[in-house]
Amino acid sequence: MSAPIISLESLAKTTSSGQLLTSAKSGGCASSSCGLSSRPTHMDSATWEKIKDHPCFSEEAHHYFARMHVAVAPACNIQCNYCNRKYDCSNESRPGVVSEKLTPDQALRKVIAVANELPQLSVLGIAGPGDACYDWEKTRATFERVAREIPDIKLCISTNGLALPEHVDQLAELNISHVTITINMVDPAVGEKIYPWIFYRHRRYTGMDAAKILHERQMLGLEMLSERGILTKINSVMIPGVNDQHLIEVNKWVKERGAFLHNVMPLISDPAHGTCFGLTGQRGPNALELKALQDRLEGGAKLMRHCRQCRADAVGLLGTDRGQEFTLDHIPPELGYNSGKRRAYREVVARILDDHLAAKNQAMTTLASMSTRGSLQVAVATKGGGRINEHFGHAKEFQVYEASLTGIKFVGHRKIEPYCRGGWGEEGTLGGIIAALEGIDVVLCAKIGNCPKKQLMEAGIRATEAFGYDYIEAAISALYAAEHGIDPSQATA
Ligand code: CLF
Ligand code: SF4
Repeated sequence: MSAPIISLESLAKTTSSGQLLTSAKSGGCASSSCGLSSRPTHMDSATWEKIKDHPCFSEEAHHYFARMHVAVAPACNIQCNYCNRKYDCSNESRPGVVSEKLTPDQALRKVIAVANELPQLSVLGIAGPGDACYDWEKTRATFERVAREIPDIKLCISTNGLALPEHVDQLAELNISHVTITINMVDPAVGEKIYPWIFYRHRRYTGMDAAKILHERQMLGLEMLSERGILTKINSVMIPGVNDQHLIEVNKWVKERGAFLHNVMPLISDPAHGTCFGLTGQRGPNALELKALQDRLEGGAKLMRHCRQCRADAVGLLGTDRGQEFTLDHIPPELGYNSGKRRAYREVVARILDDHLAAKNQAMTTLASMSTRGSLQVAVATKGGGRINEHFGHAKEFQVYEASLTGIKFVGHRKIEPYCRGGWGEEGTLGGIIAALEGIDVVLCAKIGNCPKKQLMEAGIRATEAFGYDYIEAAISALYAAEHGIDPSQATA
């Protein structure tokens, strides 16, 4: 198996300033919860404990912590027009696709194998490939087994909500701390365009009846979770012309019912996937349309913008998938859990997070003290740790940040085909990368060759390695200051 995405060594290494190494090696606090307890002032400690190392519920945590999904729940009780589940597919990267289905015992072996190898692992999720609540016995058996072996792993499920209400009490008993409900409508007239049928209480329903029942169950489930203090996230698939405008209403409803986050995701639609929407030519939104809707939703339920629409067997930091390294044929039949790597990693991250937070606060102060106008769209190549530490040619995605006087905001990501293949740049892929970077002003990466840099420049996109290995926010604030002809040290209040 290859090395972890962020090794302990790479996290403990200094980058541009030398401070990281100093703080990692001689930081004043040796507690493993030190930096991890740097909670925002507006957040209560119980919520902070739940999100501080959950890569989906905290944008900050997704730079450091990984999730894994086990595909134990293949059965589903509804049909969504954007879904076609595949159980033996290693190529497609979208929800509902897996390489192999697992039994609860196989899932336990896989979780132990990943936990022993991947110190970033903090969350076990069951996200299908069907519905985790409908296929409940396998979900329950898996969580029970894993919690016995690895008590500190967070447990998370994703569900369509139809079978949720009758399982809420068991979710609480199993200590499942995070639940995602996919809610695409609060008006059955919209719902009937998305769901051709549901299967509920031994009966099949279609049309408005199906959408109405689904809606009522989703709202009830959400309210029950909120009453019990289980953190909820709502995933909504943005389907242009079907529910895109309607999601503003969805955001209001879920906020009123206690949702912690709202994650609006673009419809993935391709005839090759064999979904109803793919075959009927229903298009998904482009990156700018998605961002425009997300911007309109600001001020309502808090938005998640860093979702990667994972496979149901994804493993690793969001945006990378190491699932193929952990298929059953790679895992020994008998193995025990060794907590050493995960514990050591947390101690390093705890110290680094203090350093990262200080750099981030400094960057925000710098921006806030400027009097200039305008925003800057920055695409960053990173492989984790909150730093610009990926080469342009190796990047499979760019993380996009918006810098303005109000701060530096993560606004999404752009997936790409990597430019470098076998050590050489591929001219053919550069056109796709340039198209994916529509609207971006500057690309920040650890390294970039002259050839792609020149072609990006010709397309109006500047690229630089000048901030290689710096913290992302620190680099962006320095860049923003430079763009406006300001010396950051003078701009700092
Ligand atoms: Fe998995 Fe989902 Fe839990 Fe995360 S994924 S069950 S909340 S552990 Fe995360 Fe993947 Fe987006 Fe899901 S990035 S698809 S939001
Ligand atoms: Fe597919 Fe999930 Fe919809 Fe079921 S609920 S049809 S698994 S997307």
